[in-house]
Amino acid sequence: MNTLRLQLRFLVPLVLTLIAAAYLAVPLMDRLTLRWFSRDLNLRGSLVTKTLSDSIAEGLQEPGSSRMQSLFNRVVQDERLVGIGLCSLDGELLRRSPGFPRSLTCARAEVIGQQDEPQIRIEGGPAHVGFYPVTDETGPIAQLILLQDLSFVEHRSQDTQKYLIILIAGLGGIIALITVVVAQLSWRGWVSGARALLRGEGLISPLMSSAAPELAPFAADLRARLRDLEDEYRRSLGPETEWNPERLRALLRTQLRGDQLIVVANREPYIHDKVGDDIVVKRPASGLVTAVEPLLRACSGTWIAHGSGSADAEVVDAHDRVLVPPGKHEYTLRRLWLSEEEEKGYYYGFANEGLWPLCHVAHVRPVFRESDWEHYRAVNQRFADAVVAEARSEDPVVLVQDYHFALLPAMIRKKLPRATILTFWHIPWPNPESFGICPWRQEILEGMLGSTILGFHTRFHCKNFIETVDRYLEARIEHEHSTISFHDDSTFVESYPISIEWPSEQTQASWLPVAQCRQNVLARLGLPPDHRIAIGVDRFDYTKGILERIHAVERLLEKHPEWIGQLSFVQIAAPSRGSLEEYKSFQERIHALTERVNKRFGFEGYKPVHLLAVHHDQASLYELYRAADACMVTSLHDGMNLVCKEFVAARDDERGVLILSRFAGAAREMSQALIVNPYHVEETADALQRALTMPEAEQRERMGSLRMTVREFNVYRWAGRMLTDAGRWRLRERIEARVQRHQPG
Ligand code: GDG
Repeated sequence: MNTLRLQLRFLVPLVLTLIAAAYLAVPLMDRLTLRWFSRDLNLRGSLVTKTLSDSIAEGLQEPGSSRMQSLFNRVVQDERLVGIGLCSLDGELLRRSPGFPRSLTCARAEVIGQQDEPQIRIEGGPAHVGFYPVTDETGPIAQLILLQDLSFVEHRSQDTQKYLIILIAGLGGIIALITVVVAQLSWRGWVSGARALLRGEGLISPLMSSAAPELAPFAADLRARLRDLEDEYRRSLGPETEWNPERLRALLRTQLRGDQLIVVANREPYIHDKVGDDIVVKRPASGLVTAVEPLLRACSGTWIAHGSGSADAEVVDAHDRVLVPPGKHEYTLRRLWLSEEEEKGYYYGFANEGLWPLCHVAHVRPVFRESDWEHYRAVNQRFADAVVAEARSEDPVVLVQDYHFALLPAMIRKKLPRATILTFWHIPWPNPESFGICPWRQEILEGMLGSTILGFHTRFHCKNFIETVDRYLEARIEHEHSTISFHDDSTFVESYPISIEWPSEQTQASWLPVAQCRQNVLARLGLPPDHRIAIGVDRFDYTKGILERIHAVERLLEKHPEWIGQLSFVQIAAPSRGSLEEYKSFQERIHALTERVNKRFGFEGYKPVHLLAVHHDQASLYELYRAADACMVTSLHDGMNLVCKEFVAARDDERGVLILSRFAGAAREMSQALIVNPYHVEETADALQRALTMPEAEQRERMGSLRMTVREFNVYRWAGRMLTDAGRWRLRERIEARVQRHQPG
């Protein structure tokens, strides 16, 4: 239909143009034929005059005779000759035949006879006017006017016009037919061509056909090249369908139909603390908070957490709720109060002295106490009750965060069987042997299998978990679909690498220029303007490889003494779990090591290591990231690690080098960093040397590529992928429920 319309649009003007051309051409042709015929008629007229000359000469001799008149009468019987007039040499009309117009004088006939188109209109139609001298042996004796019929020219012109129009109509028809056929053929060609392209065949497919097998390698090459080009093009455009808050919101509106979102995490995103008479709001140093907070801001919902701030209770309403972020009120924070005992047993005890070292395998012995376990179970139950209390429907989407809540999924499932429970384990999962030392391994696994979806950062952690279940539970495992069926429920185990929120343009615009950040940081540390800095930013935790990092700095200064006085290593170590013995002694060791290295290589006005063991606000962290020549992330074991991603996001100047532990989940995505084994001090020191001497172009290339990765694989993608899987799961459940309702019996 479309093609027909297209063709008509083309044909109608074409035909109209042809007809107009015909109408313009016909008068032109008439004039042309008239000229040709005038020449013939003139010749004929001269001939007739010559033939009549003698008779006319004789007639003139006898003026009273009627011979001349009868001669004229006879001559005009010729069907072409319609009138004859005889003029004297001085222009008097002497004789005229019947049909010769009275109005035509000799003088006028002479004038007309000399024109290009010598014609007049008489009674029977147009007539050609010829003016010829009549001569005898003495010379001209009179003038003869011959009027010859021209109506045949008109008849012929009409005929010509008719035939021309028929011809043009025929031509138009033929052109139209050809156009239609060609258009149809080429349209079909386009359509099938486009279909072939969509199928991925396109222009290359003929080369791949069996008709030309010898061209197959060439076609494969061509295809690979095209893929490269497409890839390059995509890269140049940036991430194709970038995950952002809007896309996440759209996903919640469509696939999750605006269902309620509840996050459960031990750590709250905003802590209200009392400082003197004032209440100040603090953001905790936590990778989990960094990742999950943007998700809730994008989707509203409720975050249930332990209210740990000294002024937390003062700002909540009667239901222990407060709207956050302060001043923006984008979602609800529901606080739960824990007694000192509960916190000690559940949080410090079982979670951080038991599960944390158990899962990190960082050569710190896990401690499992019966009383801690009891508290852990009780607190998990309290959080489960809070989820039920906050749920506005029987099937909310609940996001359970981390190792503090291994028992929570099954507890929620018991009260809200139709809830979709997404559990994300932010830390690594060890191999079955290591996990096997936990006395409550079975209860923990059963608790986690209450989840609909269970997420880890990497495939490797998923594999470890599935193997652990296989070892310690009677569960059915479908490796192909990565699902575990236990009792009547099944759990989908998948990897969802976590990330950060890519800084918005507004945020980036608020950053000071890199040179300014450098100047500020150096000035604050009392260092000269050309001083080089490497940095580390962590919670003060033994898994982060802070000790190994300082050893590497020490080794660098031994191997390359030219750096002494030129380079300082700045370590931010945000206070964390400081009440635990293991942490206390670890932090003391770091302080002691720092002191020793500073004593060994430092001098008046120069410290090789700056240990800043205090909480920093986010703005000063980003200032430090932007000021650094190198960032060291040397975790001994880390689920993901977000510091390396923040460092990359902060470097819009595409400078600075990232040194990254191969034992951090992030190393799987960020291969353009300098990857190190942090246990190998020599290797880490060499990487630091390489980072500090890396040419600008290489820094730019590595940083550019890292930035592209982090920007695309952002935290919205992490949440989006999980929620998409949840949406699919819910749809399947609903369909199954409907089918069951309609089954007989
Ligand atoms: C777990 C997993 C996983 C640090 N000092 C300060 C501060 N920070 C912020 C950083 C960063 C976060 O804390 C630390 O991120 P990590 O990824 O290293 O996290 P963990 O706390 O160990 O978290 C980890 C993470 O969960 C997410 O799944 O990546 O593998 O162990 O954002 O910037 N923030 C503030 N002041 C500080 O002094 N405000």
